[in-house]
Amino acid sequence: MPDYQPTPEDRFSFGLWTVGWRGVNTFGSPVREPLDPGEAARRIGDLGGYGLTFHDDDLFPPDATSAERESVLKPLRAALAESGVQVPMVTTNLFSHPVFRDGGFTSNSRDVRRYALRKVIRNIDRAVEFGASTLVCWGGMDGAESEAAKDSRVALDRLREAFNVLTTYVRDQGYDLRIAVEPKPNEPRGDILLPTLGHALAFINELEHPEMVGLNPEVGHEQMAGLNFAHGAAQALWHGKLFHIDLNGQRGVKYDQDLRFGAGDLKEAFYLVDLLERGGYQGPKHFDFKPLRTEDYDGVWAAAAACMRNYLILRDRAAAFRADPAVSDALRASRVFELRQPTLADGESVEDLLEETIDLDAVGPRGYHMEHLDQLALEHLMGVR
Ligand SMILES: [Mn+2]
Repeated sequence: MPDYQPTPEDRFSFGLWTVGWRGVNTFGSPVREPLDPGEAARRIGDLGGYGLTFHDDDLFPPDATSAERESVLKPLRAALAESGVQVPMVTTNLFSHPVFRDGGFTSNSRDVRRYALRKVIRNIDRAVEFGASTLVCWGGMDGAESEAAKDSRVALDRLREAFNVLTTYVRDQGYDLRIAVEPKPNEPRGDILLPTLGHALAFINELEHPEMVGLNPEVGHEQMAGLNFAHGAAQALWHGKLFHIDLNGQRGVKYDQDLRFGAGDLKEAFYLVDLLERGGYQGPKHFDFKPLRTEDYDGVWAAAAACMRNYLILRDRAAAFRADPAVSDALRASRVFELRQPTLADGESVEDLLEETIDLDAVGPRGYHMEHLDQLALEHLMGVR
């Protein structure tokens, strides 16, 4: 039996706001003391993790003086150096402060939009200083509860303007940094702009430098919209836009649960890991989860370790599924490999296609044996094969 012990080569990373989540929710006050960022880096390193990520405001308040900022950054740099933990991604908080109540890049207030851009640009400098290669943009407040209160088409103009300003800045500075948009359908706003991965992909095509902007899709966010995350991640990969990924768990269409990875739709998690391992995803496996409010810090670190362990178990189960000769037979029986064949042969014309006939009475009754194939996957997932 493998020990499923993560190593930095597995490239698992955690947001400081995840393990450091104090358990505040709509109805409840904090249940845990603040987590020191350096302590977070050391604990992640001890567990075999690779990276720590953060929002600017996870480290210090937006109005901190440079001396106050340095008093946090200095010990953090030391803890990172000591633990070997990297900062592969940085993100900007454009949602907590009251000024962002109507959004950041798309607030109806122009002064707020200009402040939001300044805040992100300063955070880009910080991201580069920490060696991050990805800047995530989650515009959770960029939305509305009333169609009258926000002109969505104009809001998209402002959102495009913001991304164009940011990519121009990154290019002008000569930074090696990519921007990843994180879609979410709702919460905290009633409806958020770029609600799903598909909306975000289409939006990116309208930017000045679309090659610099990709996605940071989150398992739970797509599932909140009732969508299949493995399908969405596959399309993001197909477009070359899976720059980063937020792994967590969600059970159905409801509030954003942010369960530890594996604790949501386990079957979709299995197929997702199978996809990421076979599909050429190169980025960090980033956990964006919220350890249950019932937990003390022992429970928090147990949940963090479980996120990585569940990924490694699923990776092992998916590899066993792919290596099983019965699965190869079942894939063939389901004609899965036939889909790789282009529908028209090389050099074949539409005329050739039109001349061909099909025996509908013969092909119509064809069975695809996909129940058997999927059952094999379930049995590998359940550990009985
Ligand atoms: Mn979430």
